[in-house]
Amino acid sequence: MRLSEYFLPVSKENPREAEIVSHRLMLRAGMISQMSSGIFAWLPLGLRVLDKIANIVREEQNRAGAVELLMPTLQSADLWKKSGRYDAYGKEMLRIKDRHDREMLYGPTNEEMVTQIAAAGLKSYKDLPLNLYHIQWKFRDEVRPRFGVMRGREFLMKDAYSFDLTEEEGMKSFNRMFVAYLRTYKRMGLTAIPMRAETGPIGGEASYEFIVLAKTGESEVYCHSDYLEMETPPEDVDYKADLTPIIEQWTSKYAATEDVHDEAEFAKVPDDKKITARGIEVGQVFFFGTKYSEPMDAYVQGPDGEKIFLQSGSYGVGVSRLLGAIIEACHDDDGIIWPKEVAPYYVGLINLKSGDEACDAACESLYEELSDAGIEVLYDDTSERAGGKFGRMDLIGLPWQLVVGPRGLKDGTVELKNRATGEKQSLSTEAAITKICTE
Ligand code: 5CA
Repeated sequence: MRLSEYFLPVSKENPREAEIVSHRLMLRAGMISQMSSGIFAWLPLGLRVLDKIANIVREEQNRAGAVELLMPTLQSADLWKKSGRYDAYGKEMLRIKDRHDREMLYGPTNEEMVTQIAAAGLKSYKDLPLNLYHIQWKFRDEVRPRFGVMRGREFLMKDAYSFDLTEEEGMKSFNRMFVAYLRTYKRMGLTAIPMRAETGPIGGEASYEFIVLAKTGESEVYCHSDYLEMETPPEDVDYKADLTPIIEQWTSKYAATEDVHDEAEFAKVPDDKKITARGIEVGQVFFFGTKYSEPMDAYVQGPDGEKIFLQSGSYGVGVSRLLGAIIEACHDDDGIIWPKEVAPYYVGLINLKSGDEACDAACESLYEELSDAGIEVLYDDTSERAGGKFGRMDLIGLPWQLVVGPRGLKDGTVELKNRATGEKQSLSTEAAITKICTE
């Protein structure tokens, strides 16, 4: 992408409404724009990162055997009256009436809807297990939307729902999602620790929140420091195998959010291993058995033709919140430092003297070669001053900056800067391309 043809409204000013660094940097880097309280427009650069995050989530869901569908954002109140949650959900639910005065709502979550869909399509116990997920906008009329996309009112969530015949099979589905989550966050450069948590309005017996430690996190958390060094399950993890050893490894040490914190249990953790910190909840998994299937009459026929209510769990990832969480973990004074896997572009190509024949020609050919090699390049071909170009590239945080100027070109070199380490190297154009393509 050529910057001259793009839309990247960066700003040097620190927006006054932004209390935390990720919100500030997302606004300054032209990734989002607030449309009303807790509701954002995703500008082109922000949308690219959002899509990359959603795709990692999608790949790991698919790998774990979940199947993607897409449910609507608007739901009928009747569905929620069946489960008994329509009144219970309270003011967080945005309620709307259509022209026929029918009660509708903007979905804050989809347990009821997906249970109805599954029940309508599932006939026999032989059709199980099934796990359906979608990546869709949700609306929760939060009392205090804040921290930008971190606690929005409209936000993007991946929510998966498992359906099984028995509780034992249900726990296997739960374990598959648990393992997929460990892998998902790791791929984004994050260490997310599964912590025991309250079930809240979703309900059920078992629940873990996946928490990224960060000073600006909304909740207080307590955990064993061994979690920071634990090995993430590998890409070829066998989801058909027994996953309990992995789950045990990841749940046996103390880790809890403030709501369920047990001071006496925590006291047993050796002092030098105790972590008391703040955390960002980037996902939550629940197992709730037949909580929704019974009131919604969602069942399959068992081996003897009997009616068996579906055993279910639900599994959420805060896709849009993850942008904030990643930036909280990956930035410096100059701006964002994107982990490679979610960077909006991989290389920022800076032409220090746009309009200069040699610089333009060198940039054009680098742009073409890198693009042909499948590398995503944002080419700053504008006529702004060098200082402005450097500042903007640092702010938006692409992993590599490739700087082309008249002086270097005379010696046949360009400068390659690693955004994370700050390391700069003068290289021939060929060597720079090789380095970008191989690291
Ligand atoms: N149906 C279940 C799981 S599918 C559910 O709704 N779970 S949840 O309430 O825990 O939400 C899932 C994830 O969405 C949370 O872990 C969090 O990362 C994200 N999330 C929740 N509320 C917000 C919000 N207001 N703004 C941004 N992200 C949010």
